Amino acid sequence: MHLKDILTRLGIEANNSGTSTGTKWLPAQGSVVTSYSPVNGAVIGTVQTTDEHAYEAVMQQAQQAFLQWRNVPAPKRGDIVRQFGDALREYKADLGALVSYEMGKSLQEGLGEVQEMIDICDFAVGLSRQLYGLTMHSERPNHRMYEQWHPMGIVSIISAFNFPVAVWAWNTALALVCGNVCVWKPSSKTPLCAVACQHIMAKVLKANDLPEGISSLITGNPCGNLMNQDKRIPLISFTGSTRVGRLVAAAVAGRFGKTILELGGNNAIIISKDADLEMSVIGALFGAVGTAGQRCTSTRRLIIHKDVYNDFTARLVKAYGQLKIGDPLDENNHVGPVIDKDAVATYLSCIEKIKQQSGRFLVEGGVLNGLGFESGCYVKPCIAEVENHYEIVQEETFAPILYVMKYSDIEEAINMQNNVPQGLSSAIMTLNLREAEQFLSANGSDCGIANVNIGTSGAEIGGAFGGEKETGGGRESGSDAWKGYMRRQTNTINYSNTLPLAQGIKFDL
Ligand code: UN1
Repeated sequence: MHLKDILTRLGIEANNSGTSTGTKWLPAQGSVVTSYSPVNGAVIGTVQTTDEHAYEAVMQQAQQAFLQWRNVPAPKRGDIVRQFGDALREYKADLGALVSYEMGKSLQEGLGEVQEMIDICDFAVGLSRQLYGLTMHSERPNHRMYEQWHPMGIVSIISAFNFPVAVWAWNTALALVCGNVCVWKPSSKTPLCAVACQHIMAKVLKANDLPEGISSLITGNPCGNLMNQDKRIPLISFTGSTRVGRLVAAAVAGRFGKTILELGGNNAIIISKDADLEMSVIGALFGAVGTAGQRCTSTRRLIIHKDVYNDFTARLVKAYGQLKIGDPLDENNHVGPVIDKDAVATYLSCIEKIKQQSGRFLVEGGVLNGLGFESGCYVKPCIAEVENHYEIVQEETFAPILYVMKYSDIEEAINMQNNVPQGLSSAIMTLNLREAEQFLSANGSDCGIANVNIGTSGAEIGGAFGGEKETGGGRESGSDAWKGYMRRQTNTINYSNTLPLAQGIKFDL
């Protein structure tokens, strides 16, 4: 793998602008962010962040572009997204490798992330002919009533480091076919993935001679605050921590803007005594250590039936013993680094808290040193036996730390699963139909995602993605999540010669 060639093909230079209105890159005076690879600690490149002046230029351009883009028929907008999906197919190998190198997830997962982008483009293309509204029967004679879905305007997308490209694509592909223009602020930890995506998007915009401002890029955290206050932005789709999400939600609600919030998860798998234990080990293992435990949907808790607890944890400990940690671009390794040294510090402080709160480690954690681990970002996935109510267990820690706990009956297991502030993803491993259905019923999991005999991570784009409680309530991606990117308008048309009022009201002069 020649990283230099990959970067060149993706348009990444040593110093990059982090501000673009589409095909044009704007000079900006913001601070400079350096992107280090957690894989080997090397500098990949720098990005000049967006200052207030450049921010203003981007927003004005976006506003203007919206006036044109909203009049392009939706299926034609879909065709642009189709072309973007084709361009992603062309760059899949390169972009997947960059994701792996800049973020640290395994190459397979980097490629998988680009595949999600391609899939959502396909989904959005079909959707562009299906932005259906309902028609209703009016209570008045010779009246017709129906609803339409209209574009909203500027949709701003704030994404996190853990899915540095896919989350943007989920939002952008839908928002674009819905007739919106998009402004993306990626995580400052993975700015080069965003620069690469913008170059790919630019090719499509250019080939179709589209105006600047349809899909823009801004970088740097100060832009977040500017957007929260910016009345020109009717919708902010935010993926990140519950702490920051709460600030975004309050600020945007204060100006009656809308948000789609995709915040923390504290995802559990219930391992029933009727589970296929072999399959459950694989599900739990991938869920807990995939992406080094840095997915919103990562498995953080295993709630295990007491009768299979010893057997299951023994199998799991054995499986952890076989994990290969190292360079994520080497396909023999299972687990790559965490994103940076701050993440390592969070991991270590979490381990300390687990011990203080009487947790007991079945697999010890620790930071890896020496050859191949020079970046200082490689940590050992670990397993701790805990109780669900521990303060640390109630929090989302973005690291490969897995909690195990015991239960006696299914009601207790469901209570434990639900008894955390977050509500993103959940799963039960069981061959028992009754408990599977109970888990999925109104009395069951309170999460936005509930699976049977599948782990908590790896959601497909066809379903609506998101969760309840402190996860923020937003839905992205499939099903009818597109409705979150449009405004609904109810239309009533009177084609009679009189003006009958609704609710039988008489108003005679
Ligand atoms: C996230 O972690 O922000 O379910 C999204 C999954 C992915 C998406 C995760 N499809 O693991």
